[in-house]
Amino acid sequence: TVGKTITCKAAIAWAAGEPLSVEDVEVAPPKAHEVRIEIYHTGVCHTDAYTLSGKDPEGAFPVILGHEGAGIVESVGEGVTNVKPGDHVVALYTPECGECKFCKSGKTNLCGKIRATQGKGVMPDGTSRFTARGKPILHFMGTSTFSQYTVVADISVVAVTPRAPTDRSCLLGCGITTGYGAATVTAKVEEGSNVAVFGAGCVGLSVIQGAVKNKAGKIIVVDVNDNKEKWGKKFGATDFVNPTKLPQGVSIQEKLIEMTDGGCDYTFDCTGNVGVMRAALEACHKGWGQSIVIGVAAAGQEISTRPFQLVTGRVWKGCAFGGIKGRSQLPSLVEDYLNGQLKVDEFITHRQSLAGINTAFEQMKDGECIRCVVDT
Ligand code: NAD
Ligand code: AHE
Ligand code: ZN
Ligand code: ZN
Repeated sequence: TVGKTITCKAAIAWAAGEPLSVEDVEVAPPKAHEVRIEIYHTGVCHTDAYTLSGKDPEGAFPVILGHEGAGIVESVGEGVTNVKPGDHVVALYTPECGECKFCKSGKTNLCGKIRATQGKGVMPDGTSRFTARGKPILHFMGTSTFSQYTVVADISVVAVTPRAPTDRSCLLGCGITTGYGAATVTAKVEEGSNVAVFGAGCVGLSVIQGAVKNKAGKIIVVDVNDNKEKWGKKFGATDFVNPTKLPQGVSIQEKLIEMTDGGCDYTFDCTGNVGVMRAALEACHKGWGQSIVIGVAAAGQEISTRPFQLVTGRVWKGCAFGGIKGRSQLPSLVEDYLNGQLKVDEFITHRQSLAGINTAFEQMKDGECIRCVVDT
């Protein structure tokens, strides 16, 4: 197949708000500094549903969604040195070139090298490698993992140990790494500090896992779904609050301030709800509390609070992919999983075949679904 177009199955989003259509797609061979991957497994993340809904200002159609995928390198284009055919890999929607201003800053994991073309749904040369029904199909987040084969930039892929099954390593491509990194790399939660996690989906539960690793004090889960109490506790949370069940006149920020003797040291939004983001900031301790925005909000949504909240020392920040640099740091997270130091299996509640991918999207709305892994 090297150098030839491959025809395989992919789930195509022809238009916003419509179910995905699993059908034949032609995947062109990788050009220079590109890698063609046979995707074995992909998770379905809330962000895929967000873009499919039409609320993502960068959303463009027709497109092959998916950004939480793992598989094996099928072939590489000219000049590719970081992976070779047969390597087990995880696709990276946050690439790492190591050369751009961002990569060299030492201050961020956001790489600028291909962000513009990635946001437009094309490869760095401005074209697509996917064709279906004779029409070009766009790429998504530089990864497009809802396909049996995909093509990515070489800086958007990392080789990991083949000892890790791809149905587990795929989840390190987004949800688990995002929450875990937000707690350990972005916030750098300290021993004994009090933490509140708003939203206990895959991302929020992963924040808990990172807070536990860093020996946080109280880890309070805030979720509108009571089922999330047992999920939070399974990952090491110490407390649970359902904000819809507080006594009248008591806000969630007041409740958290009372529970933590003045406010949390770190709070995390893992919901994408801008009202929740405000509560998370205002639940922080005066003078030093930090709130980390992880959730992705729809076009037009904005955050607000009284500036006094910041004047009095609370800090608002955010991160993508947890602040983790994929090519430098993901292989060791995979090793941590294999060594029993990072929970991954526990997140997998549902499984689907590629043909069942629309069911996976349905299941994501169910409070009992943490992650559905799709066997492509
Ligand atoms: P999810 O849907 O599995 O989890 C969200 C949780 O939030 C659910 O348990 C839900 O009950 C809870 N929730 C909803 N409204 C709430 C409210 N008002 N108060 C408290 N809890 C509430 O989603 P997920 O896959 O864990 O993703 C979470 C968010 O993070 C999404 O917005 C997603 O797009 C975003 N995300 C961002 C990054 C990043 O790099 N920044 C990466 C992955 C996901
Ligand atoms: N296109 C959206 C932005 C969505 C967004 O913020 N995506 C995160 C990853 S979410 C993974 O589940 C991200 O990587 N952000 C940094 C970046 O460069 O996109 C919008 O609202 O415009
Ligand atoms: Zn994601
Ligand atoms: Zn870079």
